[in-house]
Amino acid sequence: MDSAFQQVVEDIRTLRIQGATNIAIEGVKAFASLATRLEVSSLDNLFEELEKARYILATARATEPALRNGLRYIVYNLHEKANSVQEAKEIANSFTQEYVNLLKESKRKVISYGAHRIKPGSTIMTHCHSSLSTGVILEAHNQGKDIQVFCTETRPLYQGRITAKELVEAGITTTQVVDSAMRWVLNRHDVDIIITGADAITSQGTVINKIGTRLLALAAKEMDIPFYSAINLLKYDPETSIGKLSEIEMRAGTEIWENPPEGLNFLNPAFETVSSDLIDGIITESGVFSPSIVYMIIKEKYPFMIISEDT
Ligand code: RUB
Repeated sequence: MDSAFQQVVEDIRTLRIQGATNIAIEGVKAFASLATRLEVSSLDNLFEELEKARYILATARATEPALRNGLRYIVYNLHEKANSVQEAKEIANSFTQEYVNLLKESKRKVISYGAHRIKPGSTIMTHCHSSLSTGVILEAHNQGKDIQVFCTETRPLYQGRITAKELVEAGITTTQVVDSAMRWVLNRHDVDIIITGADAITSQGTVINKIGTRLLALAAKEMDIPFYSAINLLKYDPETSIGKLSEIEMRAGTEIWENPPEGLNFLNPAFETVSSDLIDGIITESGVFSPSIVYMIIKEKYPFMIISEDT
């Protein structure tokens, strides 16, 4: 694979490209642009090389089905419609653009539906950085709803600072806390609603998001505060419907402590699951509904994501 492609993979691995939607957009674009540069002898040869590239991208971060679904969408359509290398190279970009448009359009709807859910004067809590949940909050602010936000710093890589910066720059009253203060905030600061993003959703309606999200959902349950997940359905993990478990990405201990004492062990899971009973609603491009019916909605809206053992 050439250096331009490898650079995008590295940027995804190191979180220079961060958040499921951005990862999916930049990943599929890098894939299509590589396709146009590959020097191959036949269509079969092109598909072999693309399979290698697909694997490299799909494993750059383990818990990112929106990227994997995009790669599936492009490869499936190339197999169906391309009759020559030249043709495949010509149409790769248009299928990529189609998928990027799906992502962008679904994000627009999530933001619009999510903003309806926020009442004027609300105090909102969020975790990590999600372009969908900050999008919802910014839209509510633009509608003049006089909101304030608490956000976590999100150790070890501080993505909460990206959230805080975006919100403060928009003029929203924003307070940052360390991750371990999340329950404290819910208990003491009259939080009305929690909105986080998500990286994946399973066939059973379990949402996967940044480590700490389940703790926030549990604290929300304890205090009866509604917990919403802003997620587009392109983040559905199709393999969960045939019994496989979504993989949770484990990252290097050096992200936690760069120069640790010798012999110290680390555990650095990037994400965790939030089961559907802890979620009041998922805010999606198809509307706001219970996570437990996600499979039915996806089956109708995105049939290309439905797989069986034979596909
Ligand atoms: C980011 C994260 C975000 C989701 C959703 O984790 O957990 O909530 O990716 O993002 P990381 P979006 O920083 O490890 O990528 O709403 O932008 O798709």
